[in-house]
Amino acid sequence: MTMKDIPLAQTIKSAIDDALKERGEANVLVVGKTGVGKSTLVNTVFSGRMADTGQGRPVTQEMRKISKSGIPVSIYDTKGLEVKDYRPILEQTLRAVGEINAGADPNKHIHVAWLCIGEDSARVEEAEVELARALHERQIPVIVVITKAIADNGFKAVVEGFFPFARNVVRVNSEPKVLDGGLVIPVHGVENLVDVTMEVIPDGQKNAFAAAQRIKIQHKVDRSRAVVLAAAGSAATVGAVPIPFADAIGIIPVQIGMLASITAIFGLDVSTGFLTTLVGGTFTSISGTMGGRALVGGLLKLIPGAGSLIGGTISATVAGAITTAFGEAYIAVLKGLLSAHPDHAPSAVEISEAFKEKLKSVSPGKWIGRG
Ligand SMILES: Nc1nc2c(ncn2[C@@H]2O[C@H](COP(=O)(O)OP(=O)(O)OP(=O)(O)O)[C@@H](O)[C@H]2O)c(=O)[nH]1
Ligand SMILES: [Mg+2]
Repeated sequence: MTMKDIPLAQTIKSAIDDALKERGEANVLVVGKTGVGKSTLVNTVFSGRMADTGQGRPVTQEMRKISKSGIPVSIYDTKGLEVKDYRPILEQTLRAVGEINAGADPNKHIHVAWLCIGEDSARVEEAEVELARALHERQIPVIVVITKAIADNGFKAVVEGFFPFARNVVRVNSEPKVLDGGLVIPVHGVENLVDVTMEVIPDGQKNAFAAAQRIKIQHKVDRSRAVVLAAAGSAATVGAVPIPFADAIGIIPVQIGMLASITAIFGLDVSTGFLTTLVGGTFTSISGTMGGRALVGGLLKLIPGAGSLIGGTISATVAGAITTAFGEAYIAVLKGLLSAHPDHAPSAVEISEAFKEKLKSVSPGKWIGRG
């Protein structure tokens, strides 16, 4: 592995493929009477105002699938249960759900159902209870969402009585409501809904859901920390047999893979262009292939004090520690940019500038000299 060039384009491409595969997909069934606030809820919770995306793909007469490129959550938007003769629609809906979840690819399954009931109407329909119970029996976790939550008046307790099998009942207000007299009821409850959903969806879908939701950055941070931990482990195996640091080019694909995965979990564009710009802008200027030594040197020079390691020997501890420092700094940068501007996706150039700046403040004392 000494002195070889890293085929950077190929490393980046496989990092992206792996990151997207690991992130997976999640699918949320959103059911409720027309006008109850399904589209408003979806637009509030997920990036990209998904519910505005045209008509979606029809699945049944009353169900459509809404997807948006780059967003790893799809919505099955279903209505029609309010009609008096709801039975055919109920059966059609359940048949479609059954077929979807019989498929071989778990990423295509429906992973959770949000059953929306309006607090303003304060009515629970027989069809809603029947559908929710049937979904629960098919192992799909059901969360009952009380929408337009302005004044409870005991309704939540009533709903809990109707849906004892629901994983949770959550009151939400998805858009600010101005009451007579000017008092404003702000958006509330959506954070709770996101937390509860993160708990009940399968593990394989949590990164996708964390990526697509725009309500709670902390979920993206938490899921990314797990990626850093795994990458630090891989980097440690690179350093398991002491070799000159400059020859330890195996740690470079680990870093690039980690950046790609974290980018994906933050719900940002993980295209080749993005990652090439990020890696190029961060490590140094790059064209095509790059000398392994130059890349490793570039990486070490980013972290104050680490440059002195170039002439030394890598150890597992140091390889792991560098990776952790690098990953944590990247998470902090994305968290900072997203917190400052929740609905502005930062460009690769913005990110790499902020990343380089952040790395200057990484404390070398934390990890140098412990190898
Ligand atoms: N105050 C308040 N208004 C809401 C809320 N959710 C929806 N609305 C309003 O209710 C109306 C209907 O909302 P939609 O999100 O279009 O309802 P929907 O369930 O998607 O309706 P269909 O697509 O027809 O089935 C809109 O005028 C929204 O602005 C909410 O949580 N609070
Ligand atoms: Mg709608």
